[in-house]
Amino acid sequence: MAGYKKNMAQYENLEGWEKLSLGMQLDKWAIRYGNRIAVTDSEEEITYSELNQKAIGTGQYFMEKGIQKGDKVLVQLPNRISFVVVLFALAKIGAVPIMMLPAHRETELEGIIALAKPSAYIVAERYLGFYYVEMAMAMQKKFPCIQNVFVDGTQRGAWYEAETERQGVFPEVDSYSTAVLLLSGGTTGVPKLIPRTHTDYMYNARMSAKRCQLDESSVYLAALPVAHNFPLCCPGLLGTFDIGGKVVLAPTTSPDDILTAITEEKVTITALVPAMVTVCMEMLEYDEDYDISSLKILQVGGAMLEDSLADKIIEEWPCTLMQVFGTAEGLLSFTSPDDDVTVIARCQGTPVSPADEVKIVDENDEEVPTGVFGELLSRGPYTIDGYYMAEETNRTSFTEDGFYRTGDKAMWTGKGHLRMGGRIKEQINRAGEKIMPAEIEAYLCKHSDIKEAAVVGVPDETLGNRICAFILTEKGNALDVQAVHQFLKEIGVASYKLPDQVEIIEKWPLTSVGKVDKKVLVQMAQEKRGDYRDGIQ
Ligand code: OOB
Repeated sequence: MAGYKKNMAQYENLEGWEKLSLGMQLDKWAIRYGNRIAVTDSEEEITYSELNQKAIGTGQYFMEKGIQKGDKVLVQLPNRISFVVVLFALAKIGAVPIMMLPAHRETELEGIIALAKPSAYIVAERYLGFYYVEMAMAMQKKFPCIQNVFVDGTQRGAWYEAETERQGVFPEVDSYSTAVLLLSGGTTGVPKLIPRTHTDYMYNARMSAKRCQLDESSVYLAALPVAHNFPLCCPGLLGTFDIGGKVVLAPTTSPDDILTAITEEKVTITALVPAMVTVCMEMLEYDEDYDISSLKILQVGGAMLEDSLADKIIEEWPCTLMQVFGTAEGLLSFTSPDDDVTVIARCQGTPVSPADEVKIVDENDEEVPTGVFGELLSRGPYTIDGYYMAEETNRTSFTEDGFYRTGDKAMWTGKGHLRMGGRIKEQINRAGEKIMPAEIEAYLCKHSDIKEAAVVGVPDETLGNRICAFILTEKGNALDVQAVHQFLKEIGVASYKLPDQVEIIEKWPLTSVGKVDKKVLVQMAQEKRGDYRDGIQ
């Protein structure tokens, strides 16, 4: 039994809680903000009315091709306007996008398809030198549930025409039904999908926008891949649309694309992970042509922000730092622009909704006093009460009374703010992307020369954690980073999961109970450290 079920009715009096589907929200915005620019990418810019027309036309086209209300649809598109159109087109139908990242490959796709049985796959023709069509066709061949593959590229043909021509008649969509399935970082094999409803997701965006003090003049830059919860909804695209601001989509996460977009579009707010801040700062030192003076707020989150980097941002960036602790499962905690700078520098603020319930507990689930670290648990209006079709996982990831176990160490500061202290559960946070060691270990063991593998996250100045794989080879064969990368790419693993460091080991260091001692492995990895700063993949 999937224990606790959240009662949505208890939240109906909350300010910002609206029983409206995302498709209908866009209808409303199109009327309210009509000719204002809604979103721009490196190729075009469109108004709120145009966005709604495109979403209606595309939605109608998808329906004619067989996508129905309740269907799951794989969406694997980079930061470009078609992503936004597809998101709302599916919302209008009541079909549910599964938010794949452009970096995902066959291995990740197969796990998700087997779980969610999508009826269609919407994919970019090409992005960053990778052609997706062949991969999509292979998935369709392997999984007959995929009836249609829609390719966003030069050959869009009928889809493109439908965008501007078709009118749509859409089914009624329950705002408490699932609007999107987000991917949970850190799976151990069986992927975890996070079902967010239309109402809770919009509430999430609104509460975030309120904390960020967004208004119609706000220009939000989506620098991270928009399939991530952070740029999509915290406040991200949805929060900016709701207030009538403008969204700018950066084509890649490169510091040049980010800084150029800020300069040219006079961006007022953006969201970065700490690793991206570091590379942007380096870029700013070398190149004086960028102008980031338009920025009012820099949201930084997704991974531990070191105190020293927080201080540096506060000192060097011409805007307010907003520390963001967030999860795709729900809970968001931000500092406020009105907080004292000493607070902003040292904590991750307070939950964004007055209805958020947050507890910090010890190993017996007893709450710990202020100033003591424990595990962060949360329940509330926009935090899920279970993963999609995952009874087993739900039993361990949630308490009996419905609190989500984040697996993060946190404490309350004397002033009532949250301060994060790293992970309790084993998970690598590499430049904001979450990776479970067990997943990589399983992939490595598929290699014929690898007998056993142990993967650890090693503290890294730029990435937060870098991935180090320790390998026990079959006949003492030597395998280097390149060979391991090549193998993992061949079996279709996303590039951000590739180990940054590979060490051959002959004998495992063991704990007193005979398990591989990963703490010792981390130390060994640090001692053997070379220069792994060849960029964020
Ligand atoms: C965001 O969401 P996810 O689902 O990719 O990852 C959530 C995990 C947290 O459980 C925590 O381990 C880590 O990311 N995290 C942080 C953090 N913010 C997130 N760890 C330390 N300090 C922080 N400030 O990462 C996410 C979702 C929405 C907004 C922002 C980030």
